[in-house]
Amino acid sequence: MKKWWHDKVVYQIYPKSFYDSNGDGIGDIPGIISKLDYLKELGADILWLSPVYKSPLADQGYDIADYYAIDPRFGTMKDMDCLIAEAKKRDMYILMDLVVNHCSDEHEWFQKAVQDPEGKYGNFFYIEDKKDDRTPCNWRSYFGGSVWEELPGHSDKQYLHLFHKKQPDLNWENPEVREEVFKNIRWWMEKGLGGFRIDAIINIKKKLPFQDYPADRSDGMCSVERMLEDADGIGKFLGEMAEKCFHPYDAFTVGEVFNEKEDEICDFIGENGYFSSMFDFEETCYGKSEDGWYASKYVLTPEDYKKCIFHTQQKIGETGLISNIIENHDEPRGVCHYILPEDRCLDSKKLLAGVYFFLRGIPFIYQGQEIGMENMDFTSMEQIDDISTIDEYKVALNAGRTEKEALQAASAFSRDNARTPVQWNTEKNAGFTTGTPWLEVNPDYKEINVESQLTDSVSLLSFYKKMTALRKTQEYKDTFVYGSFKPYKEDQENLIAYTRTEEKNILVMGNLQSQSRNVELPGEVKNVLLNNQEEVQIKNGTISLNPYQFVILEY
Ligand code: TEU
Ligand code: CA
Repeated sequence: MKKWWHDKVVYQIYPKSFYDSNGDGIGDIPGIISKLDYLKELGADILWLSPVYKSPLADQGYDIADYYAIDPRFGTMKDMDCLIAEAKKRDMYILMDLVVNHCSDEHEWFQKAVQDPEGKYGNFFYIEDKKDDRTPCNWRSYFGGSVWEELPGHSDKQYLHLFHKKQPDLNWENPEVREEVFKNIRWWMEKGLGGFRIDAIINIKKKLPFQDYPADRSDGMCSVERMLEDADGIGKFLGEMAEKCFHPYDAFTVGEVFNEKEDEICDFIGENGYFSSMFDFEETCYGKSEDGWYASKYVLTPEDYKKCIFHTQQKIGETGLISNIIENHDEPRGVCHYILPEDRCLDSKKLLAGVYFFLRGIPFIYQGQEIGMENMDFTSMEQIDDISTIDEYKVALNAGRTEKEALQAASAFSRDNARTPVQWNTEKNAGFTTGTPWLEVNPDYKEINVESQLTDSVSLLSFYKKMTALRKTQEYKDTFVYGSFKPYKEDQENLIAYTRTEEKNILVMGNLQSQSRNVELPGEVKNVLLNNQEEVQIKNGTISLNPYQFVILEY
């Protein structure tokens, strides 16, 4: 059945770094409102906002202190209502971030649990007695150290946090917790949201009772991911949430789901799935070592990248629509992660954009991606704010790496690569703020910024506009949305090519190398739908592709 969100393009906003309207150095909701026309022109239909709820911002808002309030640093509830209304006027939808695996330790529920661990709110969390000074299990939190932390004021008790200690996990086994969460979702949906992006959701089901797993590092602990493999039964929670909160509103929901098993795909994103869609993280995870960032692969080769995206496409098939990304607020910049340094140029940036954008699924654009923003090249840990990067730096040092090597790893993968302010123009602070930005602006803003690309017809930004426009053309729309995916000439190294077939036959291909090449075509070419260079050279059923050339052909 066709759904309203099938043919949409989503744009992710990380509000803190998007645009600052009042000079305090922090991006805000009025700043987003002032850029709506820019986003509309880009071709974005749905805007996903990373969290703007009241929060101590220990994990930049992924630690919520009040689900019914906007943090004053981001604006007011009136600003939020205004954003929803202004978006609507432009036929755009707003998605909020639903962060309900955990809340902030400053949330009233946790405060009450601390006051009275035996009372109603104690059961909103996982609070355990300390027995012989031991933790109930040896799981390592995502941000380092044990998942157990002493409950403030209770030296005999500890609480569970799979992420930071300022993010206590909510006890989803407790029906009262679920009702509170569902009430909040409905409250937001009533405001006219398009839906939600759903944070860290696979973590809500724990393997109980708590138990140790074999250690996977010398710290004697084991990753949470290992435990999740054994935690069956999440479907009950997710099904209940979909039925009570999402289906009645026809919401668009996209789950942050990792490591789903192949036989679960239909439950997650099939016709009546828990979510409308979920992200493809195969390429973001590829080459990441269990030992940490320092042991991981910094840049994927074209073949690595191709293998990942093709595998996901074939795994999902026609079961539903996966959400395709090259970056987000947790990842380094896509153009640095998936293009080798020697290949990185305007044409290869367009090529990468084109390759992921026309895969079967929903394309997501992360702020700054449309102008090709790059990693920061951090030269000191002082430039880094992110808790996860600070932990990974320590992990590298503990594993015996030098400070220089640890910094190199932190810099390559830091989530702050994606969180440096959006580069709007060549003015001070790249036009992001008139004050002092909360995180340093990337010094490359004189070369990479929105203003200069807006007036340049061959800029990356102009190319993104062509891509969104092409996906929306009446004639080709259904083929791009519903057409089946098939790899083309998969064994040709550094060629990333695939067909999309529905009413039309479309061939998408990019030559991700510094040499030209000839490729045999699957049929006679009727139309060139997109090209990142000046000419397309076709002769006798063969196309000659220049270095980094990308084309979309109808045949
Ligand atoms: O991320 C969940 C997650 O498991 C990882 O992507 C994690 O951020 C990464 O391993 C750390 O380097 C989500 C959010 O996207 C992230 O920003 C939050 O920090 C996290 O949940 C906690 O809410
Ligand atoms: Ca501000």
